[in-house]
Amino acid sequence: MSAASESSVDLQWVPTASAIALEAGARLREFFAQGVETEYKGDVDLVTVADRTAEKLIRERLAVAFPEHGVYGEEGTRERMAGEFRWYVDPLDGTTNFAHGFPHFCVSLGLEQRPPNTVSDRDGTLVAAVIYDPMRNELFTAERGRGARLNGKPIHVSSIPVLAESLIATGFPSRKRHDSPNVHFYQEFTLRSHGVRRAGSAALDLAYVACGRLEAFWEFNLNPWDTAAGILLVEEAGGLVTDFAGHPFQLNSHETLATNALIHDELLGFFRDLFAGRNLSPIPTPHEFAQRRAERAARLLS
Ligand code: 2AM
Ligand code: CA
Repeated sequence: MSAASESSVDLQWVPTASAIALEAGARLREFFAQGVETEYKGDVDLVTVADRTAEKLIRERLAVAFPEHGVYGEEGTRERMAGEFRWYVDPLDGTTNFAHGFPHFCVSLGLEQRPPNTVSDRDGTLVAAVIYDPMRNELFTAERGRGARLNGKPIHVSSIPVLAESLIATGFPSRKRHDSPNVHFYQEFTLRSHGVRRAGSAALDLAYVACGRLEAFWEFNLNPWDTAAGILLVEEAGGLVTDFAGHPFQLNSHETLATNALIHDELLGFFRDLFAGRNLSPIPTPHEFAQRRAERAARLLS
């Protein structure tokens, strides 16, 4: 089934949001096809034009389809924030990939329902999710209580029960990387899992947990537009999302741990250990490695 033939006509928000994401994704694909040579030539770089154009398109389409709904976008849109419904919009998640011609990025639309008495810094309920990868024509969708789908077919998290057999993913911010401890977690999880990927789009990483391509994803300091849609996809696909201490995930909690549910406790245990400085796996420093290498070379010569 193609992405465009999303069959969930009985769903409330997904069909319209899917059409919007497909249109925005098609625009991103056109910008991407123009190539990276043009990227830094003008006053405004291609990436900025692409993500601003996509956000404007999404903002305009949402305003027509759901005139009461708020929109909270990565490129600065803040409209109707007092409304009961709010779309978190990432028009181009995976910006660094896009800028380098690396074909892995997406459009992410997540809908939150915030009943009138919701305290401003508390989450409402995520009720709809659409993530569209325009390079693979993959459309991930979910509505609360209705399951998650990929191109219209139901998806489920994987059934792998242990970290040692798991393929997991993480990401690093494009700025302020020196403030993040994540490279230590990256090291430990690389040693303890089947592999760690850092593909550069948090929204797609979450979608991949939802459809069982990855057993888990964690990242520090994501924003609500990166996570809103992916969180609902993972939950509706049978997975679990918390912060690194196992508390319920909040859009502003700055800690995202999403798993197939089966390896969640094991990962939480590792987070506890790593934050406490326990059980680090020893590996040689580059200097120690160089010394051993020099010793080996000297032995061969003697
Ligand atoms: P972006 O591509 O829309 O910028 C990388 O693993 C993920 O982190 C991407 O989803 C990316 O979104 C996001 N990201 C990049 N830079 C970031 C930053 N400085 N702070 C928070 N998230 C960031
Ligand atoms: Ca993003």
